[in-house]
Amino acid sequence: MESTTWKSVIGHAGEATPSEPQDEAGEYLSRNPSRLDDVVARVRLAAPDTLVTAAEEAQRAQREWARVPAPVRGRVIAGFGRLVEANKESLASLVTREIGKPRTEALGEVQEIIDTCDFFVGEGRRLYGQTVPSEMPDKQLFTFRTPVGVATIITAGNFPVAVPSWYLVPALLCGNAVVWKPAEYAAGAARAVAELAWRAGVPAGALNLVYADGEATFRGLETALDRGLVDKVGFTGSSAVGTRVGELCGRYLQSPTLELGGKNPMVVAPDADLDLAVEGALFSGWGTAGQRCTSLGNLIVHRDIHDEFLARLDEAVRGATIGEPTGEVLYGPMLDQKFADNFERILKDIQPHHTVLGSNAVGRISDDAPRAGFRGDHAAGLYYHPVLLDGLRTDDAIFRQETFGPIVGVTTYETLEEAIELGNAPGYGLSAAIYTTDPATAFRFREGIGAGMVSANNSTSGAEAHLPFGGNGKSGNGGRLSGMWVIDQFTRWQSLNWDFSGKLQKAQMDVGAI
Ligand code: UN1
Repeated sequence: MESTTWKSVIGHAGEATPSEPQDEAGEYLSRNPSRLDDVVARVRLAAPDTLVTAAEEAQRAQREWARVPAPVRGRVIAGFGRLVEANKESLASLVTREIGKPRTEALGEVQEIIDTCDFFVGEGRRLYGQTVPSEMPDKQLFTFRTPVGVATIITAGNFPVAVPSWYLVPALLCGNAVVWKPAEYAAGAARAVAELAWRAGVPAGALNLVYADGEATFRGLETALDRGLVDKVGFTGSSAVGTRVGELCGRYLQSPTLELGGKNPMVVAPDADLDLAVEGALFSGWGTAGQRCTSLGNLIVHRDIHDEFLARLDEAVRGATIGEPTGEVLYGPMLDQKFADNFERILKDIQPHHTVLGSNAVGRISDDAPRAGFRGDHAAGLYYHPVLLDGLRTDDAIFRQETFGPIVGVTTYETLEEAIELGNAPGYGLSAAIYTTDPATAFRFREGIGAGMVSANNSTSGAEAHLPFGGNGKSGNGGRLSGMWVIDQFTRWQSLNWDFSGKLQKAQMDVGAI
């Protein structure tokens, strides 16, 4: 199997499109969001045709890759995991530098790839089918899992290495070929992951990396779907873009795997351990600057403990360390300028009936609006004050929309039914948490809440790499990543009906004769 270097990555890049920031050479510059003058990667953005060419190449390569026995493909995945492990420190440093993720979280993210590989090495020796009894004698029925074919995977940059691996690893293990379109603001991290996969023995044609902006991606994908070059689309990103992906795939009778946004609720019951709940809210609300799809959105606090809980949370948010992600901080900068711009738009939705807690200022941390205890040079990067917003109403935009920034809204409830209704109201259904010391309350919450992932006495973020990951409603179309459940996204069932009777036996007709 051929190993591939940085040159083959550029080999798939086409012309830059005018809709993305470029320098004079027509390149996209991926910048360090904590030091904007530090350019981490320069890439040329592809024209739509490049995606089509990559899909053609993937289609050719897939036929051979699918013929490699699954346990052998598993060994390639094992090698990939080992290479990631050997490069864990440098890959984590690249993630920190390119998207501003604090060091410990970046290391955790890289670990998630290793865990994913560990899980799927074993799956290479399973990928079980079934033997099924026939309704006729001298006949045997079987089922096989067959690869889907070519998967186009479009990923966000907030988890630039772990979340892509949730798709790439099972897709490749199941015998598919992949065209991977990562977020351009995480181009360097994507390239590093792809290079490790190629070095591990994934054939160049089975994993194609293409950088492209959103519009070029849609145009290229449409042509590739129309020509029958793409059999599966996987997308992690916003609900708005996911809806467009779903509509496009639907036209070609395809069901994509969509992992979309969240407005993840956390309920704090009157019997909760409040210190634990404060810790969980701080981590999932403001950690990663609120830029996880599983980040806490709405805090739903029982009326009786509202004042006490908010006083403690306000103190914790005010005391949190923010700054350079290379240090020990709760969070660093926003991922990229467009996320900073989006967060500024969200902040405009703060209403006079809201009470702003958590900071003495709202918006960008600056000389005019400094943050006590900030670590590093706030002027060099995209740093924002944390916001804790009390007095949220159900018709507020901030209650209903994903904010993807360091802001959490608070509302109150009286009965558990009311808390569940508030949790479901925004129409997302990714992750939800409840803090309570009563198991019955936790179980009732799990039953009523529409989220794909529920935590009791733990935060909304931090799913483990082998549990089904995914959401309902505006958070996705029901597909699940991770663990054995993702196999259903990248294989299709094929049956074999084997008659060894030597005569034509007709199903549904001869049973009475037996
Ligand atoms: C995402 O933000 O797209 O559960 C994924 C978590 C992480 C994954 C988040 N393991 O928070």
